[in-house]
Amino acid sequence: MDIDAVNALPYEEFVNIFGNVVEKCPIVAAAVWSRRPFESLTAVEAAISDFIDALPESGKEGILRCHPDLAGRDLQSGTLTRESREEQAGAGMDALSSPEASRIARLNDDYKERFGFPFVICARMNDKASILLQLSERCQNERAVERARGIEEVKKICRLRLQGLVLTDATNK
Ligand code: 2AL
Repeated sequence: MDIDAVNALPYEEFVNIFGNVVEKCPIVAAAVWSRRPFESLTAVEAAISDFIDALPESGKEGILRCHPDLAGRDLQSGTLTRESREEQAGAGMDALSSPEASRIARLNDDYKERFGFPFVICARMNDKASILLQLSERCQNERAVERARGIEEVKKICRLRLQGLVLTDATNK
């Protein structure tokens, strides 16, 4: 699909197609539809970013809370969204040794206990080692720093999901 095809979508289809570019937050796609016509994929991304940035801090935390844990219960029970399953598998989260799985589960729990939202990172831009390292390091941050950091990661995940849905041209329009 190119950007002209995106701009021609009625909102029901737009939300069906783009509803999970921010994990389990179709309201984001539903909101940015009214910003059409988009000049480019970058403009869609910018509209999503503006929408997220305009949310109160509680709304940003709500977006983080819609994300499944890495190597968490949803992965084990097969209830991840397709996008999330592919991202987590790409970073080896579905093939952890038993000690690695225990470590990541403990760090995820510590993180959630400390901040009240889950650790979020763009799995496709990381591997198992860097995820484990950042999970342990980011647990040390202040809550506001982590909230902002998590949202940055949400935007990276969103960019890659969008790129999987919309063709980009050579001018990066
Ligand atoms: C995820 C996910 O499901 N995909 C991804 O890139 N990151 N989850 C998370 N908690 O970081």
